[in-house]
Amino acid sequence: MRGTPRSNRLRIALAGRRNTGKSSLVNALTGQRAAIVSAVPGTTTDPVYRAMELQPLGPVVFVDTAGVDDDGVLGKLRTARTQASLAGADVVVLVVDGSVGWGPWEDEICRQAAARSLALVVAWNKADLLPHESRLPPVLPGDPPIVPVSAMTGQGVEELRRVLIQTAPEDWAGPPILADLLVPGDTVVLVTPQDSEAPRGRLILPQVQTLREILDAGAMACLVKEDSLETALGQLCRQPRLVVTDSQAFRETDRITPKGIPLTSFSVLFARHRGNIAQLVEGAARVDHLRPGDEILVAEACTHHPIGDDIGRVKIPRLLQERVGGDLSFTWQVGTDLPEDLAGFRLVVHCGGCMLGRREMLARLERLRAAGVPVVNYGVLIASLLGILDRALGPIPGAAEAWERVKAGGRPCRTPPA
Ligand SMILES: Nc1nc2c(ncn2[C@@H]2O[C@H](COP(=O)(O)OP(=O)(O)OP(=O)(O)O)[C@@H](O)[C@H]2O)c(=O)[nH]1
Ligand SMILES: [Mg+2]
Repeated sequence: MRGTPRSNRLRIALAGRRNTGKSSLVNALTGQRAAIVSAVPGTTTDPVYRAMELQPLGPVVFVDTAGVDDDGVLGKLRTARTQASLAGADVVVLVVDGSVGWGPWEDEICRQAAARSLALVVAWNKADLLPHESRLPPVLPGDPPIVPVSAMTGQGVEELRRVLIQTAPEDWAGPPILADLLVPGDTVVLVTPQDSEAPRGRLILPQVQTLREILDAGAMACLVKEDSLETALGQLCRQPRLVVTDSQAFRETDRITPKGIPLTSFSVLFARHRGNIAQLVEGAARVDHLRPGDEILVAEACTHHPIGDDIGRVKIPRLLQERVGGDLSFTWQVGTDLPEDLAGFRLVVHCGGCMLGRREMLARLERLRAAGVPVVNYGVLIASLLGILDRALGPIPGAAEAWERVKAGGRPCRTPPA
């Protein structure tokens, strides 16, 4: 419980050809002997995550990947995973075997990093094998920092850590959840139904993170179940700055909360914090273009056992079908991969993405945009289906304007609002 979840860590992916020393370098950087290292090319198959504190950056996670030059049917599957890891990384370390040198694979990783505006560092590994004069490569495309290292002797590893700290983008964590909406002394009411879907004995991650931001902003939190909301609002002697509800209690919370009090949901807040709220709002507008029989993908990043009236399996399909006036064809995708072929889907309904890193979520959204598939998240969709999206977006700077533009027939901005 003391560990920072992976989704909240700066993500540093190590990529390169097979046998260049990626796993050895992860071990050297983290001071652990956890990753399997061997002279056999193709030792690492799936992405492997290693968490550590890298001060002054704070919590980071290294992602050790399979070699980009892996071949055969399984190799293709592995490289697809590697590509997804790269797309979701905040920083990419391109590990080159200095005794082999630079080649087209390295060019390709550089090109991809540039196309995705990813921070890139080149680790020129196996420096212990190299004659002194051949230690540094020629100037590389995009002019990334190049650090000669030896994962085996430890030479250059400290310098690599220093360069990583320098290279990490400052805005990697994205906009706050709600801290910028508060001033010290404010009260925020949080509505968190503890139904059969809630985990036993604890709160879920977005609720905990929101509580922490409220405390950091010098504000106060009043945490209630939906059946105590009315009492809580009556007992507060000053109007709360904001009410934040779990999307599942949106209808009731909207009814109970006086119109003068701003109201939104955790999922709508996370649409800005972890994603591109303008794109998700654009997706909400596509709901009115759906017809019975259309294919809908419900994408859930975390694996949980669906029970009862599960939001993704039951509640959202029911609400959507009521709106469309007929049956829709649903596909459920659980985990960190989206289906390879997205072309048939008329809409993707995504979870709040609290278990995904911000870059990971943005990479998924970019893939959907490139495939021309509209996407919305649970909270934005539920608010829109209940006819309260105007209210739910109201507290979030820029979001209501994006929604107005979409309703007026325009397209919102491409980049996530800062
Ligand atoms: N001399 C020397 N050998 C190294 C160094 N780094 C890694 N090696 C060796 O290179 C081989 C491959 O190392 P790994 O760390 O497994 O390489 P990898 O890139 O993770 O390989 P795959 O998982 O197969 O893609 C092993 O035999 C390591 O001992 C280094 O700095 N110097
Ligand atoms: Mg490896």
